[in-house]
Amino acid sequence: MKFNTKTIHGGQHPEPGTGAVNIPVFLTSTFAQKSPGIHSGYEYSRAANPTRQALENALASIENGARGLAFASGLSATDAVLKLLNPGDEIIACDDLYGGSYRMFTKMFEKYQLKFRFVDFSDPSTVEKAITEKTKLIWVETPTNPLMKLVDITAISRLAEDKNILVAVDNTFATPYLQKPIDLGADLVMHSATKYLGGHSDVVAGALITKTLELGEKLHFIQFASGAILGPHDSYLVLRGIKTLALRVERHSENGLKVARYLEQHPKVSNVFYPGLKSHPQYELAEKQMNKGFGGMVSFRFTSGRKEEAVRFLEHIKIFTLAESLGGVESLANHPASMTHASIPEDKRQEKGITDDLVRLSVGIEDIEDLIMGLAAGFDKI
Ligand code: P1T
Repeated sequence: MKFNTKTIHGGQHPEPGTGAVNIPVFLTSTFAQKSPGIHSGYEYSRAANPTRQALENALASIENGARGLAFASGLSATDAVLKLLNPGDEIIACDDLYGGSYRMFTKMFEKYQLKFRFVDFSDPSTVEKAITEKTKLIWVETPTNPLMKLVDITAISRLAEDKNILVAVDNTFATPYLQKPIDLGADLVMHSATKYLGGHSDVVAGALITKTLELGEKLHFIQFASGAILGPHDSYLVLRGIKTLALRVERHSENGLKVARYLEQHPKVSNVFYPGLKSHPQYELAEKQMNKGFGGMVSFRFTSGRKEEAVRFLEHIKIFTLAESLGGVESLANHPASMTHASIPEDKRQEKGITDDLVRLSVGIEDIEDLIMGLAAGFDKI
C-alpha cells in the first residue's frame, strides 16, 4: 500500500462483530473471559483496547514500523523511552528541542542518574565526538522546535550502528508524510500526536513506533506496567485525524512556504527559519530528507531584536491565535521564550538562540490571503 491508502486502511478493518466501517469507541475497561485466562485477546484496557489497537496498527503502518503504541501524551511516550535505560547510561540529545522534553530530561531523569549531553546535531561529527561507551540513546528532533534546524537522520543512525545505541526521532514537526525516520535508519519514532497526527487541536496524545517487534515488546511492557495509555475516545480522534494527514500536510506545507517567503522579504523581519527556503543553511538536506514539502512550522526574529515588538505583533495579529501547540488545521502563533520554552533557563535559551524576539508560527490550512492579512495586521502595529 502507498502512503495515502495506508492513512485510511493501514492496520484498519471493518469491526468483525457488526461490520462497522469505522472502528467503534470501545468504552470498556475490561473484557469477559470464557474461563480463567481464556479470552478474545483482550483482558483489560490498560494492556490493550480494540480502538487503541486500531490506532497503534495505523501508526505502525504509516511510519513503516513493526509496532505502534499510543500514549496519553507526547511526553508520556518520551517518558516510556527513557525507562528503557539504566542509571549511569548516557543520552545525547539535540541542543534545540521542545522545552517540555528538555524539562523532563533535566528535571526528572537526571536524578535517576541518567546523563544528558545536549549538542548541536547540525554537524553529525559533533554527535560522534559526544559518543562514549555509556551512550545508549541518541534523541533527535528534526526539524527542531523552535529553530527549525535539521538533523541528518541517516548520518546519525550510521554513527550508532553496531554500538548498541538506540536512535529515536521525534517526528512531530515533519510527520511521516514528509519524513520517515525508520526508512532512514532510526530505531524508534516518537510523536506528539496532539499535533499533526490528530490535526484538529482537540486531543492530547503521544505515539511510539518501533523498527523491530522486539523493541516494540519492551516498550509495550513499559506502557502496560506504567499505565500512561491513550483512552479509547482519544484514540478514535487521532485515528480519524490520520485519515486526512496527507491532504492537510500538503496544504500546511504550501501555506508554510508562502508565509516564510512573505516574512523573508518583510523589512521588519531579520531571520526566517524554514527548511524550504533556499536561505536555510540545510536546504539541501531538507530537499533530500523531507522530499514532499517542508511543513507548516515557521519561526522568525525581528529586525529590531526587541521583545516588545514581538509582544505587540502577537497581541495584534489576526486569524492566527496566540496559543501553545501546533499542527492543527487552524493557524497558531507562539512566543517560545515565555510560552513553550519558558522551562529552559534564560541563559541557556539565549545561548541556544531562543531570543526574546523569536516568534513561532504554526501555519494552518486557511486561505493564504487571509493568513498574510492576519500577519500584516500585527506588523502594522509596530
Ligand atoms: O504536548 P505533548 O503531546 O505531551 O507533546 C510534547 C511534545 C513533544 N515533542 C515536540 C516536538 C513537541 O512540539 C511537543 C509539544 N509541543 C508543544 C506543546 C509546543 O507548542 O511546542
